[in-house]
Amino acid sequence: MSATTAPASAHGATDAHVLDALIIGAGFSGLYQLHALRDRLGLSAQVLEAGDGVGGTWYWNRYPGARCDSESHSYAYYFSDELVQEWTWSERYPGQAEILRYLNHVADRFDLKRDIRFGARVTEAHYDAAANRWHVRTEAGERYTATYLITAVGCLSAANIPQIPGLDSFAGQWYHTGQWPHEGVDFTGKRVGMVGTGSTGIQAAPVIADSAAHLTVFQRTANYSIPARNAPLAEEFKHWAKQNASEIKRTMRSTPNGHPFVIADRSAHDVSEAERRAIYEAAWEKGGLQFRASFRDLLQDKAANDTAAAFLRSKIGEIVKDPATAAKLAAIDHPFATKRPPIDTGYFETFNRDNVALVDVRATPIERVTPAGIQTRDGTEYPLDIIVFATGFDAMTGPLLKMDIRGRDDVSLRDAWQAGPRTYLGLQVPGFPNLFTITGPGSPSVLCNMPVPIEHHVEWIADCIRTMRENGIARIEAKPEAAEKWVEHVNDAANATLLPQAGHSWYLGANVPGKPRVFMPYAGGMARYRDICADVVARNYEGFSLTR
Ligand code: N01
Repeated sequence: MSATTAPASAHGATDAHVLDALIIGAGFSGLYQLHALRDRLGLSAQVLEAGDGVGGTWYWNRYPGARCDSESHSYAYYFSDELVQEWTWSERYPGQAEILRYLNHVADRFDLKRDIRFGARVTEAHYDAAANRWHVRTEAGERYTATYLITAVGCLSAANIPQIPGLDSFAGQWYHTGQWPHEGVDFTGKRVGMVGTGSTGIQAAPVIADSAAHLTVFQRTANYSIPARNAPLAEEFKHWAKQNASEIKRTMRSTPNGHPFVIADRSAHDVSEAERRAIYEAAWEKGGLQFRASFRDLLQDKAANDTAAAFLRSKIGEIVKDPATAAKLAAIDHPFATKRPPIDTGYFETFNRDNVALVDVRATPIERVTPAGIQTRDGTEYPLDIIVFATGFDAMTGPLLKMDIRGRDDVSLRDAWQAGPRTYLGLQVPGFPNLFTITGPGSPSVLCNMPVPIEHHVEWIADCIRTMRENGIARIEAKPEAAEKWVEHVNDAANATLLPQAGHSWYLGANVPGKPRVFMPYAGGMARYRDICADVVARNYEGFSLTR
């Protein structure tokens, strides 16, 4: 359904496009939300998307080696059986280009693109209490007005580019992995410096090293990594995944992280040291995030975690030939999986190449970028032609706070969240009626295989809007006391795990200077969270104010 155009309003929204629902972002979340609201509820709905195509994170993150860490048969929508049956993934983990093809297929199959405005970056969204409408403006000055505003902006879409003195003076090229040029970057014959060793840097380094003349990896925090063991999918597996789609969906929806495997129901202390080693060896050989599911207490019990950490450190020592380099790579200062565990294809092996060097910038921090390269505090200058910043994102709150969102009484979201994000269920913010935040802070989101929490939120929001319309409810708004209690519960859930022990993790906002340190995702598990949300609905939207 397309928008109609309204005359000037009291808010000054001249020639605004008038809609029931406006969705910001055309990634996994926005596409499904459009389908759910437009095609199932019959609402007039529109997506505004900053990029020139669908895909969200997969539209922007085109860096070398970009590939999903969730297994392909689980990194997909499960809301349509037909869709599941007609799409076939080619590899164990889907690469960026294949995911982008998939999302384009979904957009075309459900005829979504006609209601997506591409190249439309939202700069402001203001709530008009008198009209009970959201007034939204894009960078190009286009105006929209809608009853419901849904942010589908992703958790990891605001690039974190470090403010290193001298960057402007650099004579070569520099790139952030999350804003990668669509035409690609040719590293042939170049001296490349890569800053950052999170999931992204760990994926990119081996691929860059393959074509660059030389790669210097600047590591601030050493990281665990498990081999992905990516490979083309066997025909039998493809067949199995389709035949067992319902079972796979059930498993993903019943596990804490939304992955298609269950966590072993045993403690790391239940087995002998030799058995434990054999279990870890088997998980290492199998590869992937399933390693974390070897024992049920790896994220709760430090002594249990230490056994996994020691195993993974010993693997670095076995792979990396130069003992000094191996020692730097294995000097990991946080428990295993308290930062999002990367999985890799030949990451540690890359340091055995003659054209790769590792610089420990915890010991000698980067001091400045010079015209010729990167200079560290000890005065060493590393000559470079290209710098790659694999430095992550202003996660979860960043994408929302980049927009000027104002709720009731003109209060900005930035002010409301000065001390950190305060949401109810990660779905709504007190003072911001009819604003829904898909996978917002306070929801399980980034601790999960993302399509699972996304489908849940999209469906919860669509059901909520349907209920509102059927019952003549004009406004839904989280109650402040419900949000207070929820924030406390989110903290308690994190504190029941080892997750807060990685003091520099982006889960805590610690990677962005000046950002309040609050554990943002809900660590109580997706299955539990789903039950909580269902309960809230069963109690007539307990914790929300509903106004006729
Ligand atoms: O970002 P990160 P990412 N000087 O924040 C370092 C998802 N993801 O893009 O740890 C020097 O994890 C920083 O050091 P430190 C996944 O959820 C998924 O890698 O802050 N170094 C760290 O080493 C992931 O967790 C997939 O000390 C600086 C690195 O940069 C999330 O995205 C693939 C620095 C940033 O690591 C983010 O991953 C990729 C500075 N000034 C990502 N600033 C798939 O599923 C930062 N660093 C495929």
